Amino acid sequence: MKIGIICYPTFGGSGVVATELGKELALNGHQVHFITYTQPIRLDFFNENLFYHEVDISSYPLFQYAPYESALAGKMVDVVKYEKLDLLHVHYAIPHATSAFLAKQILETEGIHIPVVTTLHGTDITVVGKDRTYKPVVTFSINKSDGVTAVSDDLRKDTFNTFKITNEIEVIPNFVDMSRFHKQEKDHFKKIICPNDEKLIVHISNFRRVKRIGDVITAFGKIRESIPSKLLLIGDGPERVKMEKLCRDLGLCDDIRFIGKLDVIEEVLSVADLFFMPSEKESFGLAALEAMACEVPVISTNAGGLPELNVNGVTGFMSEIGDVDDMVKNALHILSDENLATFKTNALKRAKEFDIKNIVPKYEAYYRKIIEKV
Ligand code: GMT
Repeated sequence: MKIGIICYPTFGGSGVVATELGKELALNGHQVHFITYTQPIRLDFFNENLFYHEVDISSYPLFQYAPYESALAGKMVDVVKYEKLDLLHVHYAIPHATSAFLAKQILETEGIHIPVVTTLHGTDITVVGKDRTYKPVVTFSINKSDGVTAVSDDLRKDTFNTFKITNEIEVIPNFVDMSRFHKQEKDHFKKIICPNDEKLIVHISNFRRVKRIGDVITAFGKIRESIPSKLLLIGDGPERVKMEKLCRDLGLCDDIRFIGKLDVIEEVLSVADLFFMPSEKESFGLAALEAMACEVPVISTNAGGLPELNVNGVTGFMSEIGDVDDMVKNALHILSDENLATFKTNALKRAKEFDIKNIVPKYEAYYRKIIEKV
């Protein structure tokens, strides 16, 4: 198949999933055309089946805000026509599904039929989509897609509960590339971060409020009272400065490091003992899956789709949102010498169920179904 993939190309789960999907499809022999405003961050290898088309957003003095949706639709029209694509797969409803609908309509006037598949990732439904300005646009764009997928059953249900949806929604979960995300020998790295053999706790996110990083820091302060440990906070975003202040206020700076955005997260995860994801909303929790693939158990909330990934008492534990004391109790249980190895083994076993090799064929089958239908 010849597939166009549209996504947010910078850091963020939806862009990561879209890029990894495109890479795997290319390895499986499909021709994949990324249509984005900059090179996707994980589009880091060369394959004869991979193409990248940049959306140029021309500026004009009249535009206070450049019309990205129109530029994207125009680029989609161009690529579909000249590369003879079979299908457009847009990731994140806003504005990608909307631009795809416009592109589809324009192409129809030239007798070209292009099926559009929209994948809902989370905040496009649970945060942005619920904003009353965007809600009618999100509803319309989902209903006008030829196929719709959601990354968890919870997100699917939330979409039906929030919008007047007339379309079917298929659940295809996030996945992990086990050839990249697996435990590697990085003992020298562990020695640098944890010179006295402390336990290593890791959190990775885009540092937005919904991630509740304050809970990670507060819980860490209490865990550290019982077990010598260090905390690595990876990523960057609007909450970072506030979180640095919280570390200072709690006197934890000696044991917490903010290391900003990092590409080789699998190297850090290889030496981690516990991953924290205390999110208020989380449609799937890709970062937790990547941690599990590196044999790292997870302390999470039971928000959104997290119960579909983290098996309570087996691969880690789940707590109510904001229940820091419960998280601390569970973390101490996992980190104890008698339990840690079992939780690590279980985390890896569970992650294997989401191996990219098992999940990408679901997308391929779904594309075929939609192409035949349209
Ligand atoms: O986690 C984020 O805030 C980034 C966001 C995105 O859209 O880039 O991630 C969402 O999509 C990921 C991939 O499908 C999911 O694994 C994340 O759980 C989801 N984030 C939220 O629902 C908050």
